Amino acid sequence: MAFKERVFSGVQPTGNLHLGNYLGAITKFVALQERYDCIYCVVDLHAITVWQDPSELPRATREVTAAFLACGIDPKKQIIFNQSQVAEHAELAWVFNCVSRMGWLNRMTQFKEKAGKDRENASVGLYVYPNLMAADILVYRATHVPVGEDQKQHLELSRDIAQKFNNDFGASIKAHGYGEAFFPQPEPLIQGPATRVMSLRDGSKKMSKSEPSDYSRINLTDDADTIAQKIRKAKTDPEPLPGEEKDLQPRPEADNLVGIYAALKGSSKADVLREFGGGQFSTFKTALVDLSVAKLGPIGSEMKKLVQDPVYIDSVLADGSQRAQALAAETMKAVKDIVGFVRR
Ligand code: AQP
Repeated sequence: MAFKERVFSGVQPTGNLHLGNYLGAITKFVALQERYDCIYCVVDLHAITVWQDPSELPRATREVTAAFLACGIDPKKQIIFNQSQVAEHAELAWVFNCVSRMGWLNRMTQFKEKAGKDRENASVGLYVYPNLMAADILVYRATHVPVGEDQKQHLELSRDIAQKFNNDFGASIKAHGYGEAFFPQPEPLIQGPATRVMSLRDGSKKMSKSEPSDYSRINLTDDADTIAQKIRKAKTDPEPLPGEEKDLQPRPEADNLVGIYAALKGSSKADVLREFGGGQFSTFKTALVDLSVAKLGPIGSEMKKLVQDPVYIDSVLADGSQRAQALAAETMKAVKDIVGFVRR
């Protein structure tokens, strides 16, 4: 069966939106709206899989919404909303909890990293997080999912869940007139030179919201001086930049900065090395500061302006939630029939 092409993706309101979220995900969201119907979600149900201060969460939710708007997502043409306003996400996640296998979840590296050594004390929500993510995508029967490299494994699990649901309920899907498959196999869109932006302090670690050192990341709301200071202090090695991309491989910090520059410029690492190869890091870093400030400065200012108007932000979320729910409710009706639940 051919599925209507639709994009879905989400960002957690866990504070400190950073350059990795921007380059790995949000810039892709903006570009895709030219070609597809898109649904972009502030995934607050995911956020509470680790403790969130209830007095902070609304601010963080509005800040992610402001980032979507400031980066150029059109809330009239596309859907922007927060997950907890559409109960069907949690409802489908329960069905998927019963489709997904313990063995599949046990392989998820993000759970292992986030739960750390004290696994017994991690929330059950953190463990079943990938099942909820599958529900987020499939409740809209979305076909394309732009994400950073770190979400690749979860996307594969979403595909496995879709496949198993289609197989397990194959006869019922057919009997209800949905053909051979009810859910599509959502395709990850992970492209470009910055699908995994690394910490500015340690090229082996992903740039992350929860890293304690603020110098490890560039936040979208950082001012020009802070951006400049963080880039100047970013870890590098003593060698000049290489002329060829393959020579970046054993040099993770250099590779990271070149990838960031290429992604911000909309070019490739090879192009960046053609321009800066053989030169000193200090020259390259000055150019990177200028480019970062030029690209991120206006976004940060617009975000700061938008968060001053929570009434407007909340109206965007309310309108998006209503439109999202209309789509999700259709899917849930069908899922209930397929699974065999008696409904009104
Ligand atoms: N460092 C990164 N490079 C490229 N893409 C990234 N993403 C996150 N970090 C990077 C992508 O941003 C989108 C939203 O991520 P999220 O809010 O769901 O959080 P996360 O993936 O758990 O990563 P964070 O921001 O580092 O949060 P914490 O510290 O809480 O784990 C996703 O598409 C993600 O791939």
